[in-house]
Amino acid sequence: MSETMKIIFATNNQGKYKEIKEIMKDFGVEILSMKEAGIYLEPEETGSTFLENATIKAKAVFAEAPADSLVIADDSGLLIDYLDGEPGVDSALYLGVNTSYRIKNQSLIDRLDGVPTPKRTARFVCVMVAILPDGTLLSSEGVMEGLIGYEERGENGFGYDPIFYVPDFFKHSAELTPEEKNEISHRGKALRKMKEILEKYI
Ligand code: ITT
Repeated sequence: MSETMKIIFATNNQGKYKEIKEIMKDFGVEILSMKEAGIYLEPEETGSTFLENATIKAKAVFAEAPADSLVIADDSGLLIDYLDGEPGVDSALYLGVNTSYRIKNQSLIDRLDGVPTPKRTARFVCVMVAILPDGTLLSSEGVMEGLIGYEERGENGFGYDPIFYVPDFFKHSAELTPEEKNEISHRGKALRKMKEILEKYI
């Protein structure tokens, strides 16, 4: 990718943006948050899939961005098999957007009370949508498989990381270092795939 290319990342979630910046630090491009680009928007996520919602966010920011900008948005969430995929696309809205993750996480643990380990399977999914300066839309996806733990553990990450157990590391996601998480996470995988796709275009 060109060293002068500027990318605006369409998110209001600081935890997400911190990870994105870290993952992209070796990409050789300048990345701006919406705030750094002077764009203040909270697009309503009315879609029923990650792809639809990522597209809504990317398009809303693209409409406000300078003409030569490349915009990327991520829509992501936690899918728990025992709860038929909940909280899923509505992960940020689960129990209300202003409810603390301590409460959201405890609620999910309580709903899995008595469920044995093999049935606690879950995954984080991330869909990235990029819009090139000429309006071309591109997308990529990343998944991180794991299990819902029996208690919250760890202080790193954000959101549902404290209850998400990552078998390969014998740790909860919030116990992983930022480098470990970015290496294996849904977001890291989706963004590295997006980089490969973008390299064919720019
Ligand atoms: P933006 O739309 O502004 O990007 P958001 O938090 O609303 O911020 P999403 O609609 O994509 O973003 O919702 C993602 C939610 O899924 C997020 O708020 C967390 O609850 C959860 N989530 C996604 N990735 C996660 C991760 O890596 N670790 C923990 N929780 C995650």
